[in-house]
Amino acid sequence: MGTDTRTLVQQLLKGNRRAAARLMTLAETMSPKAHAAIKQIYEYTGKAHIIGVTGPPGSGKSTLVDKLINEFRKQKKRVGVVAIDPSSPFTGGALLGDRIRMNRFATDLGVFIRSMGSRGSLGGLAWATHDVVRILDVLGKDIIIVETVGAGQSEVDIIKLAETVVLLTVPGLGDDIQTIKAGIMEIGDIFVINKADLDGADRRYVELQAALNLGERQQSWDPPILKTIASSGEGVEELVTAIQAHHTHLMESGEIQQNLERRCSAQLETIVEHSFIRKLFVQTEEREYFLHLVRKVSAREIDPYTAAELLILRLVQPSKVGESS
Ligand SMILES: Nc1nc2c(ncn2[C@@H]2O[C@H](COP(=O)(O)OP(=O)(O)OP(=O)(O)O)[C@@H](O)[C@H]2O)c(=O)[nH]1
Ligand SMILES: [Mg+2]
Repeated sequence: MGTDTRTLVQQLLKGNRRAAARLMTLAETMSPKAHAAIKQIYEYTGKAHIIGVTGPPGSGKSTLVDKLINEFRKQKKRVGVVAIDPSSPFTGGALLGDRIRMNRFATDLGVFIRSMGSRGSLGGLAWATHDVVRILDVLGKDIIIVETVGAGQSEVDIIKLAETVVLLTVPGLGDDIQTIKAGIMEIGDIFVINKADLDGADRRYVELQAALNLGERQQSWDPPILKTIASSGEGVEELVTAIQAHHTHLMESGEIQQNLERRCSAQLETIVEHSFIRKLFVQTEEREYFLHLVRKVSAREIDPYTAAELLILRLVQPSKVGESS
């Protein structure tokens, strides 16, 4: 088992795509082997520029990502893509769509595309996505693009993952204004009005600008608003320029380090949270103890805070807490 993973890691470090794909599958199933692999490769990560592309369903994210890949390839950049399928069981088609849309890069060794579904991931999609990004990083990708639906609401919190967040919106989406009000503005480094060929793009621009002026941003970066027509590729070159300008800004201002610490802190929290919760659901004895405490809380024999303390103690030091509590 150990040597198996080690072999895969060795191959990955040499740029083997097959090994990368196998490690990603392990990561998706949250196998302990994947975690063993991450421990071995972590020191080689941190080279890629991670870009999040997020926005409402159907706003043209995949179409735009396809054009972005093309643009980065012109610059001889090696590109990795992670397309995350929303948790709905009805999106099997969307997943297939992503694969077909980006199919033209199937024979380009400088491009690696991975679609990820959230079904059966035991709530661990966020975790698995981080690992897949790390694997792409070690595989030698200069640019890693993560496509995810929504922002803030989805399980994969793009801000915990990406250095540069591209927030997509489209003209004439009434609901979208709600999202803007709900504080989504804070997370965008670059705003894109896609489908600018449709009516209402100018109005959306004015709305976005007003929303941006209202918010008090802490950062020294002034987020640009761009218009694109992803289906024809119009505006994509300008978007790449903006993405690279943001990266330069992060490096020159030193914000890249602050952001890294913020993201590492969020990642560590996620891992600890999942490890605890997994134990409660996967390990029989812990599960029984959990249910035992639930009964006690419902019978008002103990309060939920005490129960939580006992639970944490039990998970950290199993020998110290017995069935008596
Ligand atoms: N008119 C117009 N249509 C576009 C544009 N960009 C994308 N589309 C179309 O919008 C539809 C949805 O595009 P996708 O790229 O699949 O959108 P998505 O945001 O990735 O969708 P999900 O991943 O399912 O949330 C497709 O039919 C695209 O051809 C654009 O700039 N203008
Ligand atoms: Mg898509």
